[in-house]
Formats: sequence, structure tokens, C-alpha cells
Amino acid sequence: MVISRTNIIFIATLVALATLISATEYTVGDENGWTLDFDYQTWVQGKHFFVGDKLVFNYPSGKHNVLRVNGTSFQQCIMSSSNEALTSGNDVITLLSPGRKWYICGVGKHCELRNMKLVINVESMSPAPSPSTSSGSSNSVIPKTYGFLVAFIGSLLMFLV
Ligand SMILES: *[C@@H]1O[C@H](CO)[C@@H](O)[C@H](O)[C@H]1NC(C)=O
Ligand SMILES: [Cu+2]
Repeated sequence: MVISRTNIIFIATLVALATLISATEYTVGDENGWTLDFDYQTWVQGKHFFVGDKLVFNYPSGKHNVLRVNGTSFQQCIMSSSNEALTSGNDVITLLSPGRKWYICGVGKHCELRNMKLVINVESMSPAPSPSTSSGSSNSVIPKTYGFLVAFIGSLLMFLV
């Protein structure tokens, strides 16, 4: 079977593009899920969350819930009645804006005593280019180009091996 060079490049480009725009889905606590006495502070370490990524909270429905709160409520484990709790047991939250996000469990004293609290920092995909310094914006291009090259070469290898 003959695969033309053009086809390879076309497919490799598609793969690279898909890699670029794809969002990461994080299962909070990984296989432990959203549970009692898990160290979510450590779980967050070394992870980079970007706008468009998703958080998945897995837990037996009815045992826990997920509340998005502000920093003050997070510190003090306060849940106001106005907070909409997620309760499905497979709650997916898409990170829509950059900045700090706080989540707690609103059941019993799970937040206060059992460490069911998660704080993350969401980064924007690339630093917003400032209009006055267009030359400075080249910095933000490098990681994307690099990612593109890696994906491109990776998919080329996939087809040639
Ligand atoms: C944080 O949320 C609590 C409960 O909803 C609210 O009473 C408080 O005013 C909020 N604090 C800030 C700084 O927004
Ligand atoms: Cu809980």
C-alpha cells in the first residue's frame, strides 16, 4: 500500500491541530475521586490548569457534593444557601475563566474536618498580547510552535514506523 507524502503531511497536520486545541480533563483525586481525607493540595501540585480544561468530580451520589465558593468561604468552610451544589456524582466543571477557583464539599463537616476542599489556579492559554509591544508577543508563540512541532514529528513517526 502506498501512502503519498501529501497524505502523510495532511494527516499529521490534522493530528497536530487536534493536539493544539484539545482541552485536558482532570479527574479530581484521580482514581480516589472526591472523597474524605484525601490530600487535594498535593494532588494539585505540578498541574497546570488552563481555560477550557475540565474538572471531573467523581463520588457516590448523595454522599458528597461540589460547591463553588469564594476564597473566604473556602478558608472558613462556609456554604451559603445561594450556592448551587452539584450533586450528580459525576460532576464536570469546565474552567471558563482564568484565576483562582475554590471548591468544597457541602455535606456535614467534610470541608472543615475531612479536607474535602480544592483550590486551583486557572491560567489563560497564552499571555494576552499587549498592543503597544507587538515584538514582545513572540515569547508566547514559542511554546505553541514547540507543541506543534512535537505533535507533527510524533505523528510523522507514527505513520513511518
Ligand atoms: C464570599 O461568599 C460568602 C457566601 O456566599 C459571602 O457571604 C461573602 O460576602 C463572599 N465574600 C466575598 C469577598 O465576595
Ligand atoms: Cu463530602
